[in-house]
Amino acid sequence: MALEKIELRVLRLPYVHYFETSLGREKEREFILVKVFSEGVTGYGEVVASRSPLYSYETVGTAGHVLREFFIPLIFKENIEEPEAFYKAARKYRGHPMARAGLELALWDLKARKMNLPLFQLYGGVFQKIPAGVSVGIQDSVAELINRVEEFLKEGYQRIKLKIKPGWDIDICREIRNHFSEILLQVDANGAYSREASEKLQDLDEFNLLMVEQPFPPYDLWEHSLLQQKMRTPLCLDESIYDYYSARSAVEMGSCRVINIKVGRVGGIIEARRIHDYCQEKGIPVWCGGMLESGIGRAHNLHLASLPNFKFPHDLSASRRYYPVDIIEPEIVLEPKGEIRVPEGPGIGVTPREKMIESLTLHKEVLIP
Ligand code: OSB
Ligand code: MG
Repeated sequence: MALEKIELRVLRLPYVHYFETSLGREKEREFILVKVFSEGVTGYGEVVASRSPLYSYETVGTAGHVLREFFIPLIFKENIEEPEAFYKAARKYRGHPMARAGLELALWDLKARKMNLPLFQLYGGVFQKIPAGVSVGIQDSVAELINRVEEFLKEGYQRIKLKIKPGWDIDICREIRNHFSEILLQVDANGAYSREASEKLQDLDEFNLLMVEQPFPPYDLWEHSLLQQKMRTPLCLDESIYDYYSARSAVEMGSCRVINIKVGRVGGIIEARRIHDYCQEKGIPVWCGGMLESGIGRAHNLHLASLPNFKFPHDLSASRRYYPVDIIEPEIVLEPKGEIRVPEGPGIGVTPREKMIESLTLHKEVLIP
């Protein structure tokens, strides 16, 4: 079968609370929602690129461009409907993983909905509930940070991830550890440090952290390997892992002992699974990162996190941690033990709220063969 049309929408959703990392502070998210249509069924995907090229070089603008000019015409020209066929055909184009992932995700949702199966069953997921963590941004004061962490722990989140940057790192970890001595704790620098900080970063070993995520810039696997040799705490790579090959290089070089998988960053489910399977074979645990997705992207993440080598609590939190109202029904909720249930309905297993999506749309275009 072939697709009848593809719809791209740019949506804007304000956060419940600003989110600050070493890259900057954001109050709302702009992203592309992808809808694919075939035989009365609609599949949904989310492109996680944001308005500005901060976390990665991709933006809402570049993703719209490559989808419109290259990936979507390729699908229509080759009569593609299956995600596997799209993955193969689109390999001739380099880069733009978030754009290609958004489209691949929509094809996965479509395929699972047509088969009347929950998505995770289609690609080998095994967990029905996944452990939830929360990523806590840089705050205006230490007191505010402590308050926020305390609230999230009360809600039941199993682990806390603190965003760090030069000047908001060692002392912050000490404060949090003094207040919460037993919790599962990790930190994420989003590449904010340079080689000169290497000695200081080793002091993070004293806080019994689960891992230290992405201390150095994305393309510097070498510096990460030098630091990992000197630290007891596992390093985890996020931005440095953009496909199977970068994952393999990082593991073989000893640049990390854990990998954060984000489906957008690596270009889709199939590439994410290649990384997952390789890591499983090498004894490297992975976990599912987040990009503050809407309920549609987060539902996809829940299915992905049900694969067997996902071994830590994830950056997967309830809808209300991110947005006043989510664009799906039912919303994603945290269960008492700090877990989130993988939706069991067909496809991603949640229903997009079309009226709300319409009201949040900044721009819409429909592409046809
Ligand atoms: O580095 O993991 C990151 C959000 C935007 C960009 C980068 C990152 C993050 C998060 C949020 O940490 C995790 C979430 O979606 O809960
Ligand atoms: Mg990260």
